[in-house]
Amino acid sequence: MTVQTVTTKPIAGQKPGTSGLRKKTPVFMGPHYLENFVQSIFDVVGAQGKTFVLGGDGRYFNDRAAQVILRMAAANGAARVIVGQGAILSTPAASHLIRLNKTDGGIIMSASHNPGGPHEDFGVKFNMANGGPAPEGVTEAMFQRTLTIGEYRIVAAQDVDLGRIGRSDLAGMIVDVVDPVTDYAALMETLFDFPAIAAMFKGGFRMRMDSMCAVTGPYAVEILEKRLGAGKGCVVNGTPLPDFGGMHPDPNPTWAKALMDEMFGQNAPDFGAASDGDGDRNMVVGHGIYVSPSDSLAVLAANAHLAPGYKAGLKGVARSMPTSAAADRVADALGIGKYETPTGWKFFGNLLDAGRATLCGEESFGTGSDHVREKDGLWAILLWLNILAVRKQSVAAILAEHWAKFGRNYYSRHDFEAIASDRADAMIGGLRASLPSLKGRVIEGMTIAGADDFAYTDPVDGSVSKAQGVRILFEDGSRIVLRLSGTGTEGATLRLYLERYAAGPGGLDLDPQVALAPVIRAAHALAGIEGFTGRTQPNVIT
Ligand code: VG1
Ligand code: CO
Repeated sequence: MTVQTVTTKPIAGQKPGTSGLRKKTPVFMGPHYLENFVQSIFDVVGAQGKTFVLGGDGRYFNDRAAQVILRMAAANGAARVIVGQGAILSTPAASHLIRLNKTDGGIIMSASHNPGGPHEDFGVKFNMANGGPAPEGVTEAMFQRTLTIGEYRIVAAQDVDLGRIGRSDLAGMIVDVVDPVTDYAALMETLFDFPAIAAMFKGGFRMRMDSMCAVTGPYAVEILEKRLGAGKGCVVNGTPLPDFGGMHPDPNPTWAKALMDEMFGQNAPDFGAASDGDGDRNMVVGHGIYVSPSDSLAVLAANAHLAPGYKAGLKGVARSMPTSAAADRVADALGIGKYETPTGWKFFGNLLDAGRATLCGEESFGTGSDHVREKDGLWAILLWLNILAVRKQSVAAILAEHWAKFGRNYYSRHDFEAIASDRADAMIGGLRASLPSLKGRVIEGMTIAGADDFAYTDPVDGSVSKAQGVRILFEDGSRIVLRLSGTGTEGATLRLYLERYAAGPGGLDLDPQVALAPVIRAAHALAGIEGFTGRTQPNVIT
């Protein structure tokens, strides 16, 4: 075998963010860029004699990057790599394969909900042997390695045929090409009552699934259309395309507008859902009603026991800090543990591994459980379907009952995209400096009860993560959170999270933007968003 050792130099800025390393595709395709980062991964986790999983969301450069990574894995002494056919694997399916095959981890090629294409985004992330995203200590070590790297190893070989399922040899390393869907679909059958859901479809229940030309298409067709009998055509945009058909594969009301229009239109189906680029996010919509992700987590937590995989009940529920407290109310009612973590799925891993949490969720359309170590879009959609099949009520009725019982946490996220990084940093810096003086101040008739910059101590391993987002809490339970995105590739994105609690009865069916109006005004006044960024309105409201 011909291992080449290539001399290279560090490339600035290879620092993984909230969810792996994400850059513009041309940057990733630049000389040594992908290779430097992949070698840094192998240098940190070790490759000799190990087995890895490899796959991606099918975006532009996915196929060629896979060939490079395979040649580098072989050159670094890996024993075996399990690859999804066509180099395709959704993020949750990759997490499952890592666990199922007891491998040493996996490399996932994805920039998730960021657009794909020759001029859009690409990304690489490493998941550990537990199936979950590498924790901060590991990604930081990878980043440090990129700063000192001097060479990488790659074998000179032809491309592996990733189109054909089966085993082949690459310079002494086993390459197993597997169907991306089979094992994942089998896992879903163990968790949910497929016969009950199939019977619901047989009884006339109608669903629309928008896969947004991203990775969930083949999974959704197999599971929803074929196994559950949702009917041909239930899944739209079901073929993964390198540029996602020019769409922005982010399942929210802005980017999944066609689905929203259909669900709010005449003759709407009973249930609508969408998923993102790599299949870990989900949006669910009922006939004429949008389910906010924070509410979705709370409803799933309250009803999970209706699905066979969760009939013994939940051990605990974890949510990211900016996610609304709706799930906390359910945890309190169930008498189970509740956890508040920083943004990013990697923070849930320890809680899931330690058996402290069963369900986890983020306000950014991510929900999942201990069945894998990633958020899982189709899993959430199937759990909703299972609940609908058992309760035999509409989505609207289930939400109304939920709010009547627990009260409603009105919630919204406002994103201000592509703002100048220095202005964004100045704004957050100013806000941080003002935090100690905010307590007791009255604004928009609400009294500030306290303000801080969220710090998290992992209850399992004691690791501390600081500066995870500014929180301003009001005496009436309202809350403002501000943080800068760690997944963008252009300028800075400010995320402003807004929450207000209504106990009911009455006042439970307002438009969230109306219910939150005073909180929104208070946020703009306290942070000086317009002064720093020149912006009065967000680009995306979810
Ligand atoms: C965003 C979301 C966060 C999510 C992350 C990765 O991060 O807010 O909740 O975990 O994307 O999701 P940020 O730093 O841009 O706010 V995905 O679907 O990329 O794996
Ligand atoms: Co994603």
